[in-house]
Amino acid sequence: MKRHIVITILLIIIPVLAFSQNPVIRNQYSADPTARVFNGKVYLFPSHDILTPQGKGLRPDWFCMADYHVFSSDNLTDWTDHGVIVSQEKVKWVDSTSYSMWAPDCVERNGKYYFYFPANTNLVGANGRKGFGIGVAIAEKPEGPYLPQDEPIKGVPGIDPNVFIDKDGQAYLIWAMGKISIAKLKENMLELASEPQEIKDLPTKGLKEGPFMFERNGIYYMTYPHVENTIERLEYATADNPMGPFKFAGVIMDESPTNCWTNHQSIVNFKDQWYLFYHQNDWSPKFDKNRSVRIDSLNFNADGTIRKVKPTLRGVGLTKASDEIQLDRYNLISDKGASIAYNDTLDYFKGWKTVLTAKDAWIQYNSVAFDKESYKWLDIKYISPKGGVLTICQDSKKAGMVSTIKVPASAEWKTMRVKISGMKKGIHSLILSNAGNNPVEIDWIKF
Ligand code: FUB
Repeated sequence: MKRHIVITILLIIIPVLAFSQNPVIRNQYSADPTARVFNGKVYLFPSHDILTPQGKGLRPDWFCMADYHVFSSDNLTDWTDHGVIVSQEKVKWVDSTSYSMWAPDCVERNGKYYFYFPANTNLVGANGRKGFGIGVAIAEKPEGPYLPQDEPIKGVPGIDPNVFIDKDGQAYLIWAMGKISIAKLKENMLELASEPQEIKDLPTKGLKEGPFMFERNGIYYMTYPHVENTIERLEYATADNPMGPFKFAGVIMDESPTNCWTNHQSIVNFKDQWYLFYHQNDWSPKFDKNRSVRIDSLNFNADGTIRKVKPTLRGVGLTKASDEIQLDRYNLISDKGASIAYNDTLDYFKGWKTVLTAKDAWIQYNSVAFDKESYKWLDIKYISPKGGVLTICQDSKKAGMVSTIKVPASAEWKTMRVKISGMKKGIHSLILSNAGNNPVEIDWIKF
């Protein structure tokens, strides 16, 4: 009985969110993702967007954040939410009416974890105004508990802190406030060790913010969102040392196809693959201040330049054949008769569905892990008012390897089990096609 209670409490406190598709965090809004690899796992430190509570926050219809969660994963597919690590009520120097806990970062130094976060201060600065400050909270483990310092870092009025520790052990604090600034940090990670200096060699027109620096093969990459046209895109500049001079090197990701005004990035190497963490507004198509974190693979050219990343719905990581496979997070889709739509436009967190209206319309979902020799059954959740016929196969429509699925008429969501064949062990893509003339909508399938 006691064991049962403990397990139940653990499940309530630490939900495991098994999703590899974009967006990766599916139980709340999340933005400004800083990903770090600690002890063989990826830890994700995002901002936590919420809807502005009535009469609260800096202003209505603006960014609104009261706290931070940390998430972790050892495969980029299964994410664990470790809950709140820092909240505005628990930090002495933060104005707890401002809901301004913007983009954070976290680094490890000598076995301790330093979480850097910006917020509006409750202290009046030299200019007589309360502005943004950057504070630090310290923990023994990446999951916390984190103990916030009583005061923000002196001499750093700004947002979007990023801490870069160079190979020689020198740590740098980089932040934004119209321009991007950098200063050395003392060994204690809590105080500046040099005068802040502006990183001058970046584009001069249009907002720049969200700096994230990393080093690869002796090249220092300064990445940042920048408004070159009307909304932010992700760009980078390179140098041979953290203080520059930097040289503009290109665009990492173009402006949001869904018109999300902000974007914000971090770039990490995990198990020999580089990944771009960024955000869009998937759970909130009509209000782009409620954002959601995404991940896509990032690759370099031989000369060290970054190949432009195209945002995908499929994201990264493997999906187990026995999990609910959300085909609407597709890799490829036919030009005609196939589309995706929200399941419920009054509650976007209910996700998406695949809509196959015409004969021969199809959708392809890659990287499904089939861990058994043969699969005989498929569960499918669908709607098809007139009933329909689908086919499913792995990789390509080879003769004899395609299963036909007859779906009886149902105007409501219905889950049914059908016999299938032709599924091989290993990692495969799936292609689901409409083989009949009637529309079929699919929420998910699983083997
Ligand atoms: O999340 C609030 C602000 O939006 C961040 O600090 C910026 O980087 C932008 O993403």
